Amino acid sequence: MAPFKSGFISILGRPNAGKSTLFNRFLGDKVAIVAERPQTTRHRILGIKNIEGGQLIFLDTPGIHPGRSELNRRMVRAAIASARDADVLLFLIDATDPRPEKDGEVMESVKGCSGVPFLVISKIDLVKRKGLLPIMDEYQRLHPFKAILPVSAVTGEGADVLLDEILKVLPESPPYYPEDTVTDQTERFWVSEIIREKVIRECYQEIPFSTAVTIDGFEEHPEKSLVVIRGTIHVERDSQKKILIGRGGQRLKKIGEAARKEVEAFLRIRIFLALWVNVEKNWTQNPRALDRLGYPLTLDHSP
Ligand SMILES: Nc1nc2c(ncn2[C@@H]2O[C@H](COP(=O)(O)OP(=O)(O)OP(=O)(O)O)[C@@H](O)[C@H]2O)c(=O)[nH]1
Ligand SMILES: [Mg+2]
Repeated sequence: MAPFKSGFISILGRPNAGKSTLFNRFLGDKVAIVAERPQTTRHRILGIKNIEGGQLIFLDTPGIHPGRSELNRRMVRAAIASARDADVLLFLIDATDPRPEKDGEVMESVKGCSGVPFLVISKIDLVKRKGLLPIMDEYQRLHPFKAILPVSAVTGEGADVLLDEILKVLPESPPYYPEDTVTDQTERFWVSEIIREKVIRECYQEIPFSTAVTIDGFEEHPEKSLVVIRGTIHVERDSQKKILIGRGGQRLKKIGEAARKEVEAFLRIRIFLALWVNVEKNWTQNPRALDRLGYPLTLDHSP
């Protein structure tokens, strides 16, 4: 029998490359939030896939980008930290938007990490097959990749081949986590992320990077098959609060309903979700506010 293999696989790349979508595809569940916008993921999120003969521990990470705010810097630091002890580094690039120079900076930022590097060309369902060859050619020169593999996280094309390639290079090791563990995120944190995802999807145009969500109450009432969740959406300015609430509270209601439905479907329990909006001036710049709102210096653990 082949020896058991287990190890950590860090998924790295620029914002919006498709990291979280691929991560979810591997795990077969929506563990990480996804949006059509850059800088959606802010923490390092761990997800575990058990297969015959191995345990693959994936790390979804924030996109690596030149950070302007303290929040940006903490996000990038978390991504880089996730690569430090990883056995495999998956560098994701977007087939619809190849930028060798910027992607090269991502690779440069984790130089010295010893994980086996793969180049993963994502979103191949959106491009013509023959368009991939010049991309492969160009990137080959950037870094000594073990292999270059095209995938679509949406259709699943290429995902199994990629898994096989990863398993081949993982070290022999007993599993790190019990077989029934899927993620290291708490339910509370996951719910806060789902709410944040709905805010991004609803208000990105007006409030691109300025919202945080905290969960202030999470009360389970098993006798009523009900969980009562109280959350606060934090924004940086009064004007953003107005936008988020919307005329007659319509927008906040829509966000709350979308989040509630998704959490109910996932946890298979009735949810009562109450949301408030709080103005926390310039929280993305302020280290103390960041600590308080769920973005401590080391975001390399999802809380
Ligand atoms: N068509 C298609 N769209 C994809 C694919 N992978 C991701 N997307 C879309 O690309 C957008 C960004 O996906 P994410 O998974 O959030 O990207 P990310 O790299 O995690 O982004 P950040 O967390 O912001 O760094 C979303 O709208 C996804 O639906 C794919 O394989 N095919
Ligand atoms: Mg992401």
